[in-house]
Amino acid sequence: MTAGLDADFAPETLEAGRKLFAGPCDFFFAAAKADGLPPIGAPEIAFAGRSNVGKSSLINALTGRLTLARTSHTPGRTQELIFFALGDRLNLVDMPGYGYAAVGKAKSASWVGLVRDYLRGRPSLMRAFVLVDGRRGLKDSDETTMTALDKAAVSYAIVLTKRDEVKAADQPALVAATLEALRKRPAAYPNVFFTSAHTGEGVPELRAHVAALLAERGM
Ligand SMILES: Nc1nc2c(ncn2[C@@H]2O[C@H](COP(=O)(O)OP(=O)(O)OP(=O)(O)O)[C@@H](O)[C@H]2O)c(=O)[nH]1
Ligand SMILES: [Mg+2]
Repeated sequence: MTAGLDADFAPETLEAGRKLFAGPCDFFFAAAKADGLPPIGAPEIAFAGRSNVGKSSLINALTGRLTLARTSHTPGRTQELIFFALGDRLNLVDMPGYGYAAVGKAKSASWVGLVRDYLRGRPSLMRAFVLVDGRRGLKDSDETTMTALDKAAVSYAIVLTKRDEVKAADQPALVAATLEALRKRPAAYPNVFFTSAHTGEGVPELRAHVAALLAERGM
């Protein structure tokens, strides 16, 4: 097992995670502007990260629904904040990606504004997940996002994605380098997750982590 990966969950917690994400999950809101969000309701988890890292794919893997969130080979697929409700227990928020020049500067800037405003100002946001392509590691734009989250005191965790594309022998160094970058960040969760939306690796652990967060809040 790779040190620093959050892999050590009790069977009950893994089961709670499985159950949490096995229930019905439905799209309920799309927001193009930070002043047009749905009313505060269930706790939320949000998925941020560069374009094409696999945010929408991870939501599909977590919920076991292959076509819930729209995915694409072309960066810039998700263009609004997309809200999904997991029963009445949890909302999942899919976000537009950042960091791809091809999207166009004006559009990209407005998405960054939308994501930033949401992340900074949403009282029901329980945890942000910052997704990082496991083939590439942390980029400057991820550091910018983490700095904004640290400043706003929004707790976040890093999820390395596309684990199926990263050789097993290269994984420990990637995890270690990512942990090192998190060490001095006050709002960062001190372990990382490493998932594949294609093989499902790391997905039960991430579900368990979210179930544990809800349980901590008595929800
Ligand atoms: N090999 C591999 N490819 C993946 C994985 N997750 C996503 N992808 C691929 O990466 C591409 C982008 O996936 P999306 O889920 O649309 O990425 P996104 O982060 O939502 O992208 P934007 O909405 O454009 O910001 C697609 O071609 C996916 O099939 C994974 O775990 N492994
Ligand atoms: Mg997307």
